[in-house]
Amino acid sequence: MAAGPRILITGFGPFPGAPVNPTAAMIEALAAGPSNLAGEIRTEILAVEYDTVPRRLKSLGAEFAPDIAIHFGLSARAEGFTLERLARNEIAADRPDNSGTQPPAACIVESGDDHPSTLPLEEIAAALARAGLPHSWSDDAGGYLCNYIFYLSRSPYFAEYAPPVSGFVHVPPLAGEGAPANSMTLEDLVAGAHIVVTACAEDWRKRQAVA
Ligand code: PCA
Repeated sequence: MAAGPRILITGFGPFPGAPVNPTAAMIEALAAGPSNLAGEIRTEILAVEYDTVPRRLKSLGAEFAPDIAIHFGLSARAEGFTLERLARNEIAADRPDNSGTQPPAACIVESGDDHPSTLPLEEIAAALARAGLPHSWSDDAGGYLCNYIFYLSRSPYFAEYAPPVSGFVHVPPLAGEGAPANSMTLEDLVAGAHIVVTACAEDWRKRQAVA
């Protein structure tokens, strides 16, 4: 059997309007949990900053060279695990990042195309459904840091960080007092993230076996 893939899993810290980012606790729990995740796992919680994200991705590319990168972030409007299909070549944020920087609306890469996710989204959706966890689909990850990391991850222009398989998944806010109807418990978020990672690793192994 082929050796397990190297899998990078990222989440984000807080940002203006979101003092608690559930992806941080979700990824910490995933990293601390039973190590039955297939493959070599590296987890990273990134600052929500336009400057930091590309720098960290470059070092992670050099140090870890992931076969698969799964990027998670919070969306207040997410209905379950929101499977982002398309990384769009745009920054169109309505708010500054966590360091106060707000770039003007612009392309990320001059004349660059949009790029589809290369995560096995259908397999992920099916596995979440089997576990009774909600998911939805999106072609717009927003004009903020989540779309930014997704685009950097997929764009061939950012060669220092070029995971062959990567994509983005938004999750809803954490359940608790006063939380919106779409919120999810940390337990379900961790269970779902585990399923996403496992589906990606299984798909990778299948492809290796055929290659
Ligand atoms: N969500 C924001 C950025 C960080 C995060 O978790 C977004 O949707 O762009």
